[in-house]
Amino acid sequence: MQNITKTKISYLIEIPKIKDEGFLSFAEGDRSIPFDIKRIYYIYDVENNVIRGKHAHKKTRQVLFCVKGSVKVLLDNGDVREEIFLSEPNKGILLDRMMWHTMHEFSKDAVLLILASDYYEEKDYIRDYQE
Ligand code: T46
Repeated sequence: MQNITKTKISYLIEIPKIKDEGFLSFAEGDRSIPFDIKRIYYIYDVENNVIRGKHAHKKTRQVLFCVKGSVKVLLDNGDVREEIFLSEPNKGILLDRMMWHTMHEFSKDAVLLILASDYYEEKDYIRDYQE
C-alpha cells in the first residue's frame, strides 16, 4: 500500500489530509488501517514527565495518531528499539502485536488517538518485559 512507509521496526501510516476551510483526515478499517477496527480510545491531559504503556499485546494490533500536540513513542521488538515522534494528525504508527512500547513526553495539549483491532481484555497484555 502506498500510504505505508517502513520505519526501523514498524510502519508509518499516512491517511488523507483534505484541505477545506481547515483540514479533515479519515481512517478506514481494512483500508488505510491494516485491520478491522473494533475499538477506539484516546489519551489526553497527560503530564510531560509521565511514561505510559510499558507493555506489549499478545494479539491486539493498533495504530496511534497524535491528533493534537505531540508525543514520543518508544518501540522495542526484543532485539531493536526505535523512538517515533508523533506530531502530525494524519501520520500514525503501527503498534503490532508483541511490540513492547511506552509513550512519553506528551505535550500539554497532546491527544493520542488509538485505533485497535480488538476489544479491551486485560489478559491480552504482557506487562513483564522478560516474558
Ligand atoms: C496501549 C497503549 C498505547 C479500559 O478499561 N479499556 C480500554 O480500552 C483501555 C485502553 C484501557 N482501559 C483501562 C485499563 C486501565 O485501568 O484504562 C486504564 C488505563 O489503561 P493503561 O494503564 O493500560 O493505559 P496506557 O496508556 O498505559 O496504555 C494504553 C492501552 O491500555 C494499551 O493497550 O497499547 O495505550
